[in-house]
Amino acid sequence: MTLQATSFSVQNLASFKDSTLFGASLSDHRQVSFSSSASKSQTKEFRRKALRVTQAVATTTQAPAVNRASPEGKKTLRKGSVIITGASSGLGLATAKALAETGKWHVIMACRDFLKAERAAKSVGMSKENYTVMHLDLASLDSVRQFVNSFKQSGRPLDVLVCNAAVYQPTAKEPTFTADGIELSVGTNHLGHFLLSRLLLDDMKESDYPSKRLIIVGSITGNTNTLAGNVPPKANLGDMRGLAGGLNGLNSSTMIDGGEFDGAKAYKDSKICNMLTMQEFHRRYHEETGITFASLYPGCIATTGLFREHIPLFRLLFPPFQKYITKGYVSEEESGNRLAQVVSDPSLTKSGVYWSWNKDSASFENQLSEEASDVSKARKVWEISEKLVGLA
Ligand code: NDP
Ligand code: PMR
Repeated sequence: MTLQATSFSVQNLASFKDSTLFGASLSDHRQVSFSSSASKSQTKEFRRKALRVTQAVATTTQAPAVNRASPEGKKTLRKGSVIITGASSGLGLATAKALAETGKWHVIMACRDFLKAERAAKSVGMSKENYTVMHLDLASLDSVRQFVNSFKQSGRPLDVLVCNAAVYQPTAKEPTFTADGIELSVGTNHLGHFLLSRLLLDDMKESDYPSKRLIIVGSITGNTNTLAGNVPPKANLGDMRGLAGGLNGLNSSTMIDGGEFDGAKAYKDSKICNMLTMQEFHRRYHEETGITFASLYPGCIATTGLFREHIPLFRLLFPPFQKYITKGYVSEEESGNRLAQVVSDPSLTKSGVYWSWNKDSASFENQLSEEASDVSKARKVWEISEKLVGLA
C-alpha cells in the first residue's frame, strides 16, 4: 500500500497544478479565435442541425459556438450546453448551480424525479433560462434510450456530459434490480451511464464548442491504494464472472466478482467500473474526437443523499468524523465548484485524468489503484457492458 493515505501523503507529495479560479478561467474562455476550417465545420454543423431540427418534434433554435454580434465586435462564446445526471441533489445540484450562476452554461438536469429536480433548482436560486429538467431513470435502459432520443430531438448541442448520479445501498440484505433485471448499484451507476455516454458520444463529436468533455464521477472508496479504499468491504472485480452473467441473481451472481451480495461492495465495484470506463473512452476516442475524458474524486461530501439508506447513527457521526478526524470532508458547495472546474476550467483539459484536490482546494492529477487502472480489465468491462446494454 505505497500510496496508502491518498488524502494525506499523496496530496502532500504531489506537485500540484496551478488551480485557475472558476470565474477567472471562464472569462479566458470567452474570447476564442476561430480558424476558417472551424467556420466550415460550423456551416456544416448548422446544416445538419437545421435538418435535424425540422425533423424534430420539439424544436429550439441553435446558435453556433461563436456569436459574432458582441457590442465591441469581439467574438464571444455561446452558452455551453451540459447534461448532468442526478442533478436533483448533492454534488450534481451543487455543480448545476455553480455552472448556471456563471450565465455561461445551460444545464440539462437529467433526473428520475422531475418535480424534485424542479424544486431543487428553485431552492438553490437557479434561474429558468439557465436550466432544463429532463426525465432520465438510469435504472432502466429503455429510459436511457428515451432520454437520448428526446435530447436529440430538442436540437440542443451537447458540449459536456457529466455522469454523476449514483445509488449506495450499504444496509441492503438482499439485492434489488433495475428494470432490466440487473443488480441496482452497478446497473444504475455503471451500466446506465455506459449506455448513456455511448449513445451521446456522436452528439459530442458534432459539437462545435472549443472544449468538449465527458466526465464520469469516481471515488476514493473504489481505489484500494488509499486508506479509505481499504475499509471493508473492498472493491474488487475479480474475473468478472458475475458481470459476464448479467448480475441477475438467477443464473449468475449479483456481484461482479461472482461473490455473495454486498451492497457497499457493489457500490465500490461500480465506481471502479466508472473509472475504468473513463480510461477506456480515452484510449478509444480521445485522439479521434478531441473530447476530454475525465474522472474525479470530489472529496468526502458527507452530508449528501448518498447516505440516505445508511443507519441513522452513521448519518449523524459521518460528517464530524470526516471533518475532524480524516479531514477529508468537503461541503456540497465546494464539491460543486470542483466538478464545475472539471466541466469548464481551461486548465483541466487533459484527457484520461482522475482529478483530486488538496487541502487548499488546488486540483492535481491523482493516481488510481492498480485495479482501477488495469488496461485489460478496462477493455473487459467495456466489452461485457456493451453486451449487457445491447450495443454488441
Ligand atoms: P446524492 O444522493 O445526493 O445524489 C445522487 C443523485 O443521483 C440524486 O440526484 C439521485 O436522484 C440520482 N439518482 C439515483 N438513482 C438514479 C436513477 N436511477 N436515475 C437517475 N438519477 C438517479 O449523492 P451525491 O451527490 O453524494 O453523489 C453524486 C456522485 O458523487 C455519485 O457518483 C457518488 O458516487 C459520487 N461521490 C460522492 C461522494 C460523497 O462523499 N458523497 C464521494 C465521492 C464520490 P434523486 O434525487 O431522485 O434521489
Ligand atoms: Mg471512509 C483518509 C481517510 C478517509 C477518507 C478520505 C474517507 C472517505 N474515509 C476515510 C477513512 C475511513 N472511513 C476510516 C478509517 C473508516 C473506518 C472507521 C471509514 C469508514 C467508512 C464507512 C463505514 N467510510 C465510509 C463509510 C461509508 O459507508 C462511506 C462509503 O464507503 O460509501 C461508499 C465512506 C466513505 N469514506 C470516505 C468517503 C468519500 C466515503 C463515501 C463516499 C463514496 O465513496 O462515494
